[in-house]
Amino acid sequence: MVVLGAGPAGLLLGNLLHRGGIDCVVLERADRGHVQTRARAGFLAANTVRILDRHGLAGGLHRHGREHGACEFRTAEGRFRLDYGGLGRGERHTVYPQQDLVTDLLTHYLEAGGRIHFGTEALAVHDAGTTRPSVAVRETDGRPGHWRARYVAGCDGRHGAARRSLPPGAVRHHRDHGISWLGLLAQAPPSLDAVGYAVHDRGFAGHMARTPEVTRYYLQCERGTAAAARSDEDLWDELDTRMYAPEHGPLNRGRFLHRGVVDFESDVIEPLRHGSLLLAGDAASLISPSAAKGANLAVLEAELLAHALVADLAHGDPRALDRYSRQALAHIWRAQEFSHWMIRLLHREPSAPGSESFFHESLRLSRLESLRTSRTHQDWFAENYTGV
Ligand code: RFL
Repeated sequence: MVVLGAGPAGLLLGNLLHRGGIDCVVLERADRGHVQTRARAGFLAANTVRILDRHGLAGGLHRHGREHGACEFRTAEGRFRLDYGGLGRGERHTVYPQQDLVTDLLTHYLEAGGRIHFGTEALAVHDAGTTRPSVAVRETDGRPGHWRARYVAGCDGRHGAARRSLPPGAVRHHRDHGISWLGLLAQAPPSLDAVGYAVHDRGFAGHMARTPEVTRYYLQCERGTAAAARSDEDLWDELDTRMYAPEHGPLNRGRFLHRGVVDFESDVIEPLRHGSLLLAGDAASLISPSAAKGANLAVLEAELLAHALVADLAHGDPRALDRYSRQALAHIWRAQEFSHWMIRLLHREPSAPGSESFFHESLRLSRLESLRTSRTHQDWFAENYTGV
């Protein structure tokens, strides 16, 4: 079994396959240091914690993660807070940086004797329609190589080799939302004890705690904005304005450790199985970060896929593998729907002309007002916000 990519999807899959007695190797393009320091997600759903608990992989997040169950919406009219941990199914997030989760998964995998090759880039998957697919790779020293296995799991993200190797029958449902965020990682303590979502005439701004010393901020920006274009001070002023600091208090400032622009695109590959090639995580579906679903879906799919592969390879039962694509896609579309709803809640309709723009904006403010006042709407929000 060959697994492409050592992100949350590939490493959870590697752990579970190895435990299931399946001979497997993980091939990762980057070096170990890069994999363990790439800051991305931070909000883990309750189901993600349950999955990691089930397999004894949640020690780090229980020791260092923090439970989180509130968000605050700010608009020109004022602010309101939703204690979503007490709404819906009563589930909360655990805030735990993705790079720490990846480090934990990697440590468990290596300690159990799992095999991984860093600095090995998959170039293409061949013969996926047969029972002996192969992966062409570029080794650390630049030399070509190849691996052959019964199955190849494509967990190598949106730009990986698995996606490039899909047969013509694969469909990619794609949507460009026309929205971009400048993601900022600040060396500064959180400024509020809730996720902050600010809806402002100048565009969206967001606040999400990561650790007691590090906070993530987002600023909606024009497509094509260069991440380095503005000074730290200028960005803090912009964040203060959009988060209504004069009314609700200033933000805790600090140096920006990382900046990156995310263009809001979503896509779903159907189906997720192409003979001996199976997709999971961002390779299967890309989801814009507005609802913090990507890493959670990656974990959920990796567990489903691991069970199915172990059933097939260790017990000769192919039924779960036959169901994998349908089952995973049901979760993916649910997350996409909610994520899309969040996008429309948090942003102006980007290309709507004059009168239509007023129409969309009025719908958006009404949606926010309903969320502020309707317990039913709040329960629905909480269930979807924390669920995958
Ligand atoms: P990853 O994490 O991208 O890992 C893929 C791995 O594959 C390697 N790779 C290759 N290896 C070999 N050969 C090749 N040809 C290869 N091409 C790539 C890469 O080096 C990498 O190590 O995918 P995976 O495992 O599917 O996990 C997906 C998540 O990383 C992603 O969905 C989340 O980070 C999305 N996301 C969030 N998700 C959440 O659930 N909660 C959040 O709070 C959250 N916040 C975010 C996010 C994503 C963000 N960005 C950067 C898009 C915040 C941001 C800013």
